[in-house]
Amino acid sequence: MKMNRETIEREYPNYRKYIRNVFEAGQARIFRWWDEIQPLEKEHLLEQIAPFDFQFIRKLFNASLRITHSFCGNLAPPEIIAVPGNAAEKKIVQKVEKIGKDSLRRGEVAVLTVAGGGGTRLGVDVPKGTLPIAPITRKSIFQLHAEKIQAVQKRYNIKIPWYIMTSENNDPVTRNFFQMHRFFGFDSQQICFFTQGMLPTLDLQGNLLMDSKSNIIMSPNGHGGAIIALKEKGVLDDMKSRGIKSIFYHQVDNVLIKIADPVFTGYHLRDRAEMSLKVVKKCHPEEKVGIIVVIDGRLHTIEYSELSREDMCAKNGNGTLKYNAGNIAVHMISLDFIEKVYREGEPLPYHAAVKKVPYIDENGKMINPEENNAIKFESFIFDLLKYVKKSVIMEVIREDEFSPVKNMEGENSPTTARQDMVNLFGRWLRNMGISIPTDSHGNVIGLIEISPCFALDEEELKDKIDKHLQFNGCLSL
Ligand code: UD2
Repeated sequence: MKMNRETIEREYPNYRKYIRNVFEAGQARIFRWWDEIQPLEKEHLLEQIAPFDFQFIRKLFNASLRITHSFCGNLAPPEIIAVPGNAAEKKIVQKVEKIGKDSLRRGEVAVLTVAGGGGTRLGVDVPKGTLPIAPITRKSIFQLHAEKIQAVQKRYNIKIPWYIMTSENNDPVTRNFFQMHRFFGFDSQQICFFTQGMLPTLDLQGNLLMDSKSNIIMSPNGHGGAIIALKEKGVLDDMKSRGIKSIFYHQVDNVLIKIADPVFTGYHLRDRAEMSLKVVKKCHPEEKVGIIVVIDGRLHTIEYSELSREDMCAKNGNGTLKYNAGNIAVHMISLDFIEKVYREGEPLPYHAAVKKVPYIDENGKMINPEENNAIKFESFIFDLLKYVKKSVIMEVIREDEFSPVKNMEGENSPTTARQDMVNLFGRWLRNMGISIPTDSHGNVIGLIEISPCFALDEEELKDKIDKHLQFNGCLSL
């Protein structure tokens, strides 16, 4: 192994401090191919290590060894605004919706789409948002979001600033995608891309993992990284300069997202909430969504992987799940609240995830591990909840608002996302008296796609559709 510190320092005196840090942190293995790699590769490696805080990385690693799948305190279900059932509840919704609409009309709401994740479970090397997903036209997820935002803009006669968080791994390809599609009709000033932070990926002994002789494997620092990036990248200032008061936050992978939903916005504003959440009833106890709970009087999200079997399956007297508020990661977040967190809060904690990550071994051979071999560190946006004094938790109907693309096949895949879209459009049409056939699982037989530009919701569709329409198995509007 050739990794003489003096030699490397002599070659790159400007990086002396960083090279020393590497050796002192016991990470000198990263230089083992120093004599084989080219000057540009050497510079790349040194550039990579320059910002590393090895003490912090060691702290994260040590903490990951202590991770226990538990939390302290007494668990209780949170208070939730249920889906309106009767006329009185629907009336309240109308009032609340007006508050949301007024705020939208005043241009106070921005959209923040987090799209920096690696999409590892999907197993494809493209940003999730670029996946062709629409049932007939195969428009991408990004295009569907773009069209929804445009439809909201048209409805309220405003321009909504759209902030998209990427990571260094997928930023260039995401931006190219938007450029290639001429920003889906937005003027380019209106869409603001910003990158989140990155952290090195470690092996199970705490060593930096590499995927070539000159590259340390880096991973995005979790969607909680948005909070740091909003400040560091000047995004919050940009929002303030545009008169934004609250952020509609959502994950890129949910194809049924109701972007800038005025009802949700209205509840958030009516109750002067700091951060609000939409939840759905879990479809089965093991479903991979975090749940919202109250622990000793404070709201928390417990990740699916951190919930004990007993709590996961706990039932109410009537047989329903006790902890049933599935977090679909749709939030309203007030700008004032984010600033309060900067002033008074601690940085969000990091969670360690043990994963399978391809790497090169000591012989420089690429290994595709069959067992977990790597630790990644991520902070989660919902850890902000511990700073929240006032929050609204609004239950929504899963079939109307939540269908994420997580896997290539099976549950939460492009196939289920397309079917869920078709089923939603089918329900809208059926409610208008149009006959839409379904199979024994309730899935529409045939294909339907309704562009958000044609109709953003059922109400709008009602105004535009020919009531005598005969569905012949394929309908694209
Ligand atoms: C997330 C939630 C889970 C549930 C579910 C709903 C976590 C840890 N869990 O599970 O409780 O709400 O979503 O769909 O979030 N992302 C970034 N940067 C990152 C990491 C992720 O932008 O560093 C984005 C990613 O692009 C995606 C979203 O965050 O839009 C969710 O990431 P995920 O698919 O890894 O989260 P998942 O499915 O484990």
